[in-house]
Amino acid sequence: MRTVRSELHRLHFPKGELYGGELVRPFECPERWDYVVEQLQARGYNDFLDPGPFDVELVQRVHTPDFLEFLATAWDEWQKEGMKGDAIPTCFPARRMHHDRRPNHIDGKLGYYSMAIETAIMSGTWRATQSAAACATTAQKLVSEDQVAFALCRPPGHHAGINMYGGYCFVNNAAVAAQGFLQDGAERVALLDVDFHHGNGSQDIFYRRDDVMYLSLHGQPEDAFPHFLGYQDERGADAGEGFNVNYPLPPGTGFSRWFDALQDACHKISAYSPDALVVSLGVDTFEHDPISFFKLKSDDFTRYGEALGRLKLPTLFVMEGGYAVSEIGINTVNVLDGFFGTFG
Ligand code: Q9C
Ligand code: ZN
Repeated sequence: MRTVRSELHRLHFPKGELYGGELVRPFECPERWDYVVEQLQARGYNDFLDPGPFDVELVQRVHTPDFLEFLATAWDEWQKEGMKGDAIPTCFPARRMHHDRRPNHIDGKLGYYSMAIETAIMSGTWRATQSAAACATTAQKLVSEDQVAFALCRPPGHHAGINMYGGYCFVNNAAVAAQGFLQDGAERVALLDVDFHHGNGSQDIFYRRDDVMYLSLHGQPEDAFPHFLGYQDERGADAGEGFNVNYPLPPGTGFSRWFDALQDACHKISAYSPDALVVSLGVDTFEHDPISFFKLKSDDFTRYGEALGRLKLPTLFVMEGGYAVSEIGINTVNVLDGFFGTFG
């Protein structure tokens, strides 16, 4: 298995995240990437590759051009206003305000395009974001040769919607990969999201489509970020009706309950008979994750990797969350080891 990763992720390291009423060092930090690389190497996954170019045309099939233009220029606009810190939104179109008229001022644009304020934009954010999306695309293309590949994306992507960023995400790497499979001839793609958080962005992008089935296991919105999407009764719309599957789970959920949901998701994936599987691989389901509330142990990641391997589908793993930084590599590579244990 080859891993596509880019050192350019290091260009994104905002100083602060507003958390608990304080600006703290962001949970989504560059060392996360280093710990994953270290574990890959320690367990013999030594085949690393740099990504090819950022494919604008492909990315525009999942995000709007105006949103991508905003991401590319937000930092410059922020600086022109003489702002000293990173770009953070402070003002939103709440209920009965205009959410469809985009302001000109950067303060207005930040609120218009964001879903949360923990995600700061800095000088290198756009270049890092482009490198992560390029990792997803390059790894997606490897799947046709090798059956399996890993896109070690940073920043992550699954909270980024059609024209919305937040939750540490700017461009939806997994959605770009799913779209890439379709462009390359796949008829159906399953996107399975095992990150602790609901992938509201992935759901948004594919909600009215039947060519990508989105399935997510996550902390229930009553208790967990992103709070405003991810209920079980969100089943898709129009052509996409029945092709969006949510498994919201309560605080304290341990492996046995989580795995029941995963097995149900695996049955639905098999019945859909996709040409490829994209796994949004967040390991923030871990018992010691600092911002999440599931109770998976490190060995449980191996167990569920085995279940994913039994699907016997061409599979792309795309890195999402995981904030117990020193264990992120162990848990991530446990999934891969489990996968290859049954995939062959
Ligand atoms: N009090 C990903 O895992 N903050 N994003 C939650 C909880 C945002 C997570 C605040 C968490 C975003 C890719
Ligand atoms: Zn997450």
